[in-house]
Amino acid sequence: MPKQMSRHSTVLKSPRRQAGKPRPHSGEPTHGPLTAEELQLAVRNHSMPLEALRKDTTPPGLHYVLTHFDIPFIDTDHWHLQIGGAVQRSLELSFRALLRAPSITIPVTLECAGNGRSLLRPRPLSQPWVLEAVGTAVWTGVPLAYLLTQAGVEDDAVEVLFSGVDTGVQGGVRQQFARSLPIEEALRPDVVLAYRMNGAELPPQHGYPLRLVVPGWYGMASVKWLSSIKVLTRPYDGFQQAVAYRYQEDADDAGTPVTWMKVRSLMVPPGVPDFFSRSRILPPGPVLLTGRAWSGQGAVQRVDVGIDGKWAPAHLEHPPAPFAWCAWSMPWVADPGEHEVSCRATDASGAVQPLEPVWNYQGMGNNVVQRIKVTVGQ
Ligand SMILES: Nc1nc2c(c(=O)[nH]1)N[C@H]1C(S)=C(S)[C@@H](COP(=O)(O)O)O[C@H]1N2
Ligand SMILES: [Mo]
Repeated sequence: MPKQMSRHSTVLKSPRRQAGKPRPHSGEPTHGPLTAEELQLAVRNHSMPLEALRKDTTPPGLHYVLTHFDIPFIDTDHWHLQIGGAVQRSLELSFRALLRAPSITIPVTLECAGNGRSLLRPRPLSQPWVLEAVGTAVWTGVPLAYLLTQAGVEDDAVEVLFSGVDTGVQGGVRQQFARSLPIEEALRPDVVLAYRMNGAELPPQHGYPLRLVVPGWYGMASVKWLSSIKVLTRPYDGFQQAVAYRYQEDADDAGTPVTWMKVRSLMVPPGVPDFFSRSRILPPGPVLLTGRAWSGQGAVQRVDVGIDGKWAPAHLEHPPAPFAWCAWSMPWVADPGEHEVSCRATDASGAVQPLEPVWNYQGMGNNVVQRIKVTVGQ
């Protein structure tokens, strides 16, 4: 069982806290009802309706969205991408110059690291995702490695820093959204500076005119509204790297960085929903349960489907690309009554989704199995 935060677990005793260490978000995790601040975040940042799991590629309006500050509206006539830092030649590229560079097109499943957060007890206060902060888009753009090679990365480079134009305050710290990647990740051939999503112009909420897409990593790595890329000779210690996006026991734990997506599967809820509870209603008889599964830590090897706690392996299809989700299906003959249907994926690293949530202070990487209540009747 994870360490529980008592209501009195004020961290003021901690020397690090007294030193004014910035916090990832405001307030201690709570057992209370959803707050007005969480609702405000939830209506700005939407998840993917689970029925969209039917599609290989998520239409842009259904793909989840997570934006920390405000969506900037960028005029490409006045926008440039700067590439500098520990490189032999700094570059400044216009949008038109980027369109002339070599391009790749790649399907990638993105998932927010906070997906599953609202299911944790106590509940970390931040964007209160349930289970569907995910989507798979086909991204087109310039391979990052191509531009880094053009710039000429110096031998002592350790990381590459990506900054968006969006700014705001988080944890009391005024900042531009910025994240770094280790140099070996930045030089992977499939990391892309994307200017198209599903064959169309990038929508404003997904990073127009240019965003990074890092296949396999949780979404925070894929910086939107990119304006600068800087090769670093020391690890980046900005807010979104050193304070936010860490697996922490408590506020004073330095924690470990959030990186690759954990294995997860989701199911298209069968039947029809009850409007208010979203529980499912299904006629008796055969039904094909379907869904998708993905992992950033090794290909999905199996998906098991649980009917009232009894597990059996589902049929698994090949993913369209290494870091795009794969489809699974399982026939079920539903008998009248109340049921719970579930799915659970295992990846090539041997990792399997936990049956109960694993708690951490920021509510990161909760890949607990999905459970759906179904009423089977006429
Ligand atoms: N510039 C910028 N990039 C960003 C963010 C942001 O707030 N600003 N949010 C990050 C997070 S936490 C996630 S999960 C993904 C979400 O990408 P999407 O909104 O296109 O689904 O973008 C990442 N890139
Ligand atoms: Mo995220």
